[in-house]
Amino acid sequence: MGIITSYTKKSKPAASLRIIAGSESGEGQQEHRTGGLLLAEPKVKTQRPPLFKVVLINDDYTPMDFVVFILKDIFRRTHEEAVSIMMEVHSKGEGVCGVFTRDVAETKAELVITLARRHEYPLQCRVEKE
Ligand code: TYC
Repeated sequence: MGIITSYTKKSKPAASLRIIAGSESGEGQQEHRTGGLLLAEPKVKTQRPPLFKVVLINDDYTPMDFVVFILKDIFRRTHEEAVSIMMEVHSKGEGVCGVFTRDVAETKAELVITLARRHEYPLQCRVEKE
């Protein structure tokens, strides 16, 4: 197992190609022949970060308009998306506001609770691993 050095997109190499001597590049390396130079991608393991859902929970007291505001303001949803998510939560009991890396999901969930309590609404949400 290699060491994970950073999170990068799978489709892109983590760093530029490096030149290797000869044709034996070792396992895990991809070779590219370019004008006589044999290039190999660096032997760096990359991994996507784990993702977390912010799940909004229904209650009988938080106004619909406030939930729509939260979805637009904190989760950057369009008005139509916000109304649709709010209605899903209202009818099914809960619904996903968005999917983020852990820190972003936790910060957004905290913001939801802080704003709701400031308005004295009982709105609840939770963060759940995808
Ligand atoms: N059920 C609430 C009402 O009828 C609206 C609501 C929607 C509350 C979603 C919370 O997460 C929620 N006013």
